[in-house]
Amino acid sequence: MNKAIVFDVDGTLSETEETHRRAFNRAFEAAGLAWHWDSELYDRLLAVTGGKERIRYFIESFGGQGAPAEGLDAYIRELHANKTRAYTSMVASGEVELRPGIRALIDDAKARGFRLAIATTTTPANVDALLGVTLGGSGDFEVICAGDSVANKKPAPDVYDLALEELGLAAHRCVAIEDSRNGLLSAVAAGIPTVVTPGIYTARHDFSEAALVVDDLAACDFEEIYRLTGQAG
Ligand code: XBP
Ligand code: MG
Repeated sequence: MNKAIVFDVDGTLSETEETHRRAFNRAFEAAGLAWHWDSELYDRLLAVTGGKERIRYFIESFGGQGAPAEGLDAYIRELHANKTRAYTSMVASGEVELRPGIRALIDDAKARGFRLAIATTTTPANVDALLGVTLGGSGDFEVICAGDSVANKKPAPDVYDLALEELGLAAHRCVAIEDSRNGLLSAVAAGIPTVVTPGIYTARHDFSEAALVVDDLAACDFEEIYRLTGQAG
């Protein structure tokens, strides 16, 4: 069967954003910066996808005293690399787990012959760490598109367009699973019918463009998801 389910990562496969937030704060502290992103501020900063882009957004829109005037790109890259090291070690220590229903959906979809892919804004090392700890590796996913593999991050369609290209599938042969409005807009802009499973940071987002909103994937009839593929239109 030539159909695929394309999964987002953060907030979808797993509720990882609190771990990301704490990893950012660890990197800031290690750099001697007096920056601390609490949950309320992080909720606002999540409007911008991509950790490097989010740090720049914080500096430009929320003050960010202590960042150098010269060489800011390189500074942000190094700060973010340290954050990624902190995040991947927190994930490797077992801090995060798959959201309820995700493992069952992966196993059931595979059993029915669906191809599986990932389209995420997060850094590839973060995906490897999460899949390694929760699924024993990335073997379930034929295609993994992540982070800087595309020029424009979500809500731009680039990462989903890349996943479709690497799968060699038309958008209507697929269904995307997302948690946020940025992710929904990205998948829909790529023409992919999208199921949203709202998470802790995205429960109040506008999901008008979603083909289906599932509050509890563990209680969902997966057929409602599968039947969204192959509906040309
Ligand atoms: C979520 C993001 C990422 C993470 C942080 O990605 O926008 O930026 O918040 O990870 P998605 P990085 O929902 O598309 O999985 O710091 O590695 O960007
Ligand atoms: Mg997400």
